[in-house]
Amino acid sequence: MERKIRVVMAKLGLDIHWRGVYLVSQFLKDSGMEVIYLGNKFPEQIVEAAVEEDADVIGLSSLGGSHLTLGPKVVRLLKERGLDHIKVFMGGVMAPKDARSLEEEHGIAKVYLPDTPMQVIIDGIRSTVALA
Ligand code: B12
Repeated sequence: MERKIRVVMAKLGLDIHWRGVYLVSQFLKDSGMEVIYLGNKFPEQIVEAAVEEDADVIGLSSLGGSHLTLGPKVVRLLKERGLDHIKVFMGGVMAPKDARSLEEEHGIAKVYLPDTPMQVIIDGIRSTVALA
């Protein structure tokens, strides 16, 4: 049987907003991925959980403004531990220029802003994992 894509999902830092991360988690599950939802976590805890869960993907939700500090830290910690094969995706509310900077300068595979169709997110994760 084909191995399911394993996704560890977290709300970044102390972000209180939960609707988006629940919604995306449910859609990824329905599309056949294995989703492990961590709730609110900081980068060290997220990377530790990704190792324990043998994750292919980390999904970070950020509507609280910490995307430019805590997001890149997750990627840095993965690199330090030789875990670059784990791809980091983000979503939430932020300026489009911040989203671009996260993708182009900080190693986030893709940032999805509000109103992105779910199928675009699902296809983006699938194709990135397939290439890894
Ligand atoms: C509802 C809401 C609240 C509720 C939250 C209830 C709850 N528990 O969820 C309450 C009233 C509690 C609240 C509080 C606050 N909020 Co508020 N809130 C909102 C609001 C109106 C809607 C958010 C929402 O539920 N959207 C619906 C969901 C479905 O969309 P979403 O979360 O964006 O998710 C989509 C995408 O972003 C993406 N996505 C999200 N996560 C992920 C993860 C992955 C892996 C992927 C791939 C995709 C993805 O996919 C989803 C589907 O399209 C937004 C305004 C807005 N238009 O976004 C402000 C907003 C997010 N809040 C904001 C702020 C500032 C706050 C407060 C700091 C206010 C305050 N001073 O106290 C606090 C937060 C405190 C904290 N510690 O986090 C700002 C954030 C600004 C920023 N990021 O720079 C916003 C944008 C309002 C504004 N225009 O200023 N908030």
